[in-house]
Amino acid sequence: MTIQNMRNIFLAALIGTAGASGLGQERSILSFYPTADSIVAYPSPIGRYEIKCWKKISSNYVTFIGKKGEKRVLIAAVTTRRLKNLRSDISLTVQFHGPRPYFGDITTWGYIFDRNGDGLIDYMALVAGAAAVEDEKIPEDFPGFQQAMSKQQFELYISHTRIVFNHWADDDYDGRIDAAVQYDMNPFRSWVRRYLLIRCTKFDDRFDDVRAFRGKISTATASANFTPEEVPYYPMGESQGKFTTKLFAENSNIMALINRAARSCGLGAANFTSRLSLPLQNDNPPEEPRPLGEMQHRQRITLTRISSSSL
Ligand SMILES: [Ca+2]
Ligand SMILES: [Ca+2]
Repeated sequence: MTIQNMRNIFLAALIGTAGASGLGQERSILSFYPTADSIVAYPSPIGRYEIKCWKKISSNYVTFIGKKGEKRVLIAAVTTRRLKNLRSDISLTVQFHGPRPYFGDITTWGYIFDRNGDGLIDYMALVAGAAAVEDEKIPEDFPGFQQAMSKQQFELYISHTRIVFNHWADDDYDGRIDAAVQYDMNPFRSWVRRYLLIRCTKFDDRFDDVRAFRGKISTATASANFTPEEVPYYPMGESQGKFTTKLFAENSNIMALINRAARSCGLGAANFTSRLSLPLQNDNPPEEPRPLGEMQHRQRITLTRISSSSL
């Protein structure tokens, strides 16, 4: 064996190890969420995008959108009419019509990913609505529903308002959604209070890993109530609702529709964003739920005192 051969084998072994550990880290929604979240939070202006392909499947139009000059498709929209003018149909960032947040006429669209590079979409960040999102700086006594805001409070509200996405993942790549990140509204005011990570880690349609977080998913703690069948949460503009696996099934249908349209558009692995085509984000959380920390425990008690139904 020559020195050159030995060097090549050594290099191949090194690359193999790095590849394997990379795949291990990037397996679930937990590790991909930070990447998808940063893509949806900092979009390029809509003028840089164009329609790459569209297909009509029964009564729905599926439209694929990507940046001009690139073969990659990043966004898919599912609509009952054909999209013609991206600028007026879709707004990637929130706008204001008076005090009301607005993001275009089309509300069923989102970012699509093929994490494992097999040519099938397995992760979607779909638009859920537009709302202000709380962070640690929002005081607990911020005005609630029907209460007037001061000019300063209104500015805070505007600066925290964005398009809110729910993330849907097919973590065992069988074509069915089994994990999500779902927003959860504050029951006292029209703000997103936190996000819920909801998973069926055994892929059996039973929730067994539910955690709540603000900001980074790596800070998610087991501070949300749930049963294997349902996770209570607050939807936008409604009283308390239930997250059930029906939502997984509905979004699996959207994913199947997108994959069917992609196939008939001739789109494949080379056209989608996979984990290998993206730089790794350093926000990998533990795969197992963390025990409830002292801080969260105290916070939970305080919140429970405010409203026993809010957690
Ligand atoms: Ca895939
Ligand atoms: Ca699945």
